[in-house]
Amino acid sequence: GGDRALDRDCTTLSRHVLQQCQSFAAEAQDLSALMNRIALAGKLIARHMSHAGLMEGVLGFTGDVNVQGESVKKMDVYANDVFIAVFKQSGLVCRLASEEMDKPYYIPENCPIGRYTLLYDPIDGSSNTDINLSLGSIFSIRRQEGDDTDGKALDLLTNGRNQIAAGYILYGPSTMLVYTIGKGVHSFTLDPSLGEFILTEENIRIPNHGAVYSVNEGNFWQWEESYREYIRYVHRTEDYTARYSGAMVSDIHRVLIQGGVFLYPGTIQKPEGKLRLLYETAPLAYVIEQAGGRATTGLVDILDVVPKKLHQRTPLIIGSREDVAKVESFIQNGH
Ligand code: P6P
Repeated sequence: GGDRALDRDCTTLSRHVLQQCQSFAAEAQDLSALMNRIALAGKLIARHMSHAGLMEGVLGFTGDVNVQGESVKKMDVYANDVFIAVFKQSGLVCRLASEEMDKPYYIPENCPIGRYTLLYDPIDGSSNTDINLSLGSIFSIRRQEGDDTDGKALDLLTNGRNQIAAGYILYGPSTMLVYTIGKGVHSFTLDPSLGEFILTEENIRIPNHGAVYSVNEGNFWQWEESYREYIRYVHRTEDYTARYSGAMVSDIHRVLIQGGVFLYPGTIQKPEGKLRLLYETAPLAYVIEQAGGRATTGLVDILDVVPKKLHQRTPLIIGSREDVAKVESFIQNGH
């Protein structure tokens, strides 16, 4: 009836987080406020993106090259600044670590009061910005242990089971926010007319098997033989079809909903692969594991990897249990 529709419209993200915590203790309030800030960042980025083709200064490159040696897109910089601006006002976060910044950004006003750290990839898949295809932001929230007075953020160099919240924002035909605080995975859709993320699906469960494998086969000859054997296998069987968008938030969201597997393997030259652990593979692994799926480097679970440095990379095989196991069977049998 009408009241159900009204109740759904009132299930905003901040309310849902409090429901999840089943408490109004300080940390529950903090998490609700933190997720609200993530939602605000998502709204600001989505709004900017929707104007990309309509105003100057949104599309294209800044002309700089970032610490990864990649040319910086204006959208990357804008989105990175949005997260800093939004969390400056939060009073909760003291430190932000991002793909776009060589060192963490410390918010002086909040430190040492802010006891949380935000780790994020402000725009993942930015090569899709100028061609109006889907993009994502990835976020991970950790407690800050100690005061990090030397600015080395060594307390961040622990495994992904220390995340207290993680998720992503998918800027697609609609803008969706998917998150977990360790009590399942839940998705919200932005209602621009309300300016609110409204609950779409609660306790999402990833299918145990799906028909999609998602990988950039252009790297085929850079992979170890075991990956090439896996690709020959999926080519032969009728069980799999290929989907790859160039933005892993979209590809992994498809895997979360429909099942299947996303891979970004290491290569012989770069065995660690391209993706970053702390703000890409670990938060995505937390979400997919919470939905009943798996995420591994091929040898160890992503959530058990202890990084030696902030921008550490890991290979990634993530998705449905059966499909991840299939990839592992090729790697572990050393085909
Ligand atoms: P390649 C985007 O830069 C990204 O980090 C992921 O979103 C995406 O899946 C991958 O890299 C694309 O990389 O090497 O396949 O072009």
